Amino acid sequence: MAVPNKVLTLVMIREDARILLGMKKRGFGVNRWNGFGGKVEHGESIAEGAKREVEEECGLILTEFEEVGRLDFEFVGEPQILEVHVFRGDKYEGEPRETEEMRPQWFPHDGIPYKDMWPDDKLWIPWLLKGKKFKGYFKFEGHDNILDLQLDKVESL
Ligand code: 6U4
Repeated sequence: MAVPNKVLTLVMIREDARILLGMKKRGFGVNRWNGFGGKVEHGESIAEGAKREVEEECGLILTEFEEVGRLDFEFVGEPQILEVHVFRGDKYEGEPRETEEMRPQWFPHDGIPYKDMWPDDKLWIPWLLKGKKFKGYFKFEGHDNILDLQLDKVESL
């Protein structure tokens, strides 16, 4: 029987010169610099889920954000596909603050810590920074090894 996808959000907050990432302190992707996001809850839209997770994880309230990517992740041996909806956050209110889940930090566009991030990030974050949209599929073995991938820029999602 087909297993439904797990629908997740991932928000990269971008300014002209810098991007906000969070060091994940627990759970999936622990000890990696991540965007903000998580599971979409029943009764909320994907965009509402994205906005809620940003506030929960770093205290910022998004006022302008756009869905710019759709990435599907398969992990060998696990039946469920992670369906990740990637957003670019363009405007927000507040100041980032550390939470139980994340330690936020700004990075310059040319100083993104890719070696301490999910290995797919270096392939699509440069496109996100340039305002492009993209779709992709990654097959992972464990959390470090990409066995197969497809990744394309698209005009619309
Ligand atoms: P909770 O319920 O908070 O314990 P947790 O296991 O911490 O869940 P969650 O909800 O934070 O996971 O969601 C995982 C986050 O990781 C989402 O924002 C999507 C993101 N993510 C998953 N695979 C990724 C990958 N390969 N590359 C990437 N982000 C990924 O950049």
